[in-house]
Amino acid sequence: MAAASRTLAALARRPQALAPALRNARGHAVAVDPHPAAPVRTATEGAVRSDWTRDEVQKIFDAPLMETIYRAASVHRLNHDPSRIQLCTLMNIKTGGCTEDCKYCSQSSSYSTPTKASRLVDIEPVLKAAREAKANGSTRFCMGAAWRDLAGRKSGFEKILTMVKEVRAMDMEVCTTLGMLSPDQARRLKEAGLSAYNHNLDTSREFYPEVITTRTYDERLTTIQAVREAGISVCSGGILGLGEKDEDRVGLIWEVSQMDEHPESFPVNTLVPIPGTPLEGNDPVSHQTVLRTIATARIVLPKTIIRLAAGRHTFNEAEQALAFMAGANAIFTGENMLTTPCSPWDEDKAMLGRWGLRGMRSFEDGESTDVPSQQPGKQPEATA
Ligand code: SAM
Ligand code: DTB
Ligand code: SF4
Repeated sequence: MAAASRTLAALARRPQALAPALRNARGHAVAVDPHPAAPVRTATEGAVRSDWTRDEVQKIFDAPLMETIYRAASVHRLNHDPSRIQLCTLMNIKTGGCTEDCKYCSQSSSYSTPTKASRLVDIEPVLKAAREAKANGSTRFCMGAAWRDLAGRKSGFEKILTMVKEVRAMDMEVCTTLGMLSPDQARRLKEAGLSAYNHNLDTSREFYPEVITTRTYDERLTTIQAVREAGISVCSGGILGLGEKDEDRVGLIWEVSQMDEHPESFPVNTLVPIPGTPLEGNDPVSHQTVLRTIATARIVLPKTIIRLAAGRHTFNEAEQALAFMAGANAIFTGENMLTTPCSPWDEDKAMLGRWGLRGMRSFEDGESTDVPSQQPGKQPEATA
């Protein structure tokens, strides 16, 4: 028996020894996929279901990554035009001083971070920013305020209602994220023309208390319910890199899958470590984990817009393209996120052009809007 065959025969008698000995064609040791389960397809592939079991979602998450991405890309094509990406621009309208203790956040007053608190901005700068976003191809404008809720903010809320009305009049989708809402506040935002409200569950129910102690998971769900009942689209997703396990990533996706109506939008944020916060030293989450999360969300939430959110500026172009292949179909683009960097419009336009991707029109998943300065057939070379 040749030496190589003898080695293989010996390994076959000791299968546990096989994995560490795996080598690629150049003789380098290769990582073994810790998610070896076979993919499981369902007869209702691509249809919206609210009866997913957590085990089913876990099996999708645990399947070999390329299989999950292929499956997600197929589901994506059953429900969306895969060449369209929604472009959304964010503006922080009230920075810092927040009484919540979210361990990842630069705006929590519980931690000493580089972010300085400021008052609610005036209406005109917001409208200027929205016009600029629209001119750059964004079809959704999202305003964020670092508040637990709107209690005692009567005049601030009136100002925000005007902002919503005016941005909506620009024919853009308008989104806000202002903390907890009562049913009446949600109704007034709807009357002003609000399209969507962002209120993330962030992680699984079990892991949530490790990250935030000043409010409960059920309080999050109550606001989401108020938003839905007011007829506003729900934007609710999560954040990776908090120290959570795969089970928590699955738990988050499973939780939103149980809703009678799935969220219209599911942001996937990756932790941007903020000096001074308890999570400042966390290890970055792997790109494969980001892809697994996006692909699983795409399969389980087939009609939802999956938004590649915070931390995107740390991904190179090929990593972002794989995320689009796995089913992500929205990005935040522009000068800033809330307190962290964003990929600028020009870079994003060039990147999307190189991959044959185009922006969506407002309110129309599947209709395109030509991204300004994009030249089909004559794209700049990738730099990343
Ligand atoms: N204050 C509002 C609230 O909590 O609903 C909205 C703003 S908050 C900044 C929106 C989301 O941004 C959070 O739920 C979290 O998922 C994400 N986020 C906040 N800080 C982040 C960070 N440092 N890195 C990545 N994502 C972050
Ligand atoms: C969401 O899930 N991500 C956006 C948006 N919704 C409001 C906010 C990300 C913020 C990232 C941290 C920062 O810039 O402070
Ligand atoms: Fe406040 Fe939102 Fe930051 Fe939490 S994530 S501290 S609620 S601004």
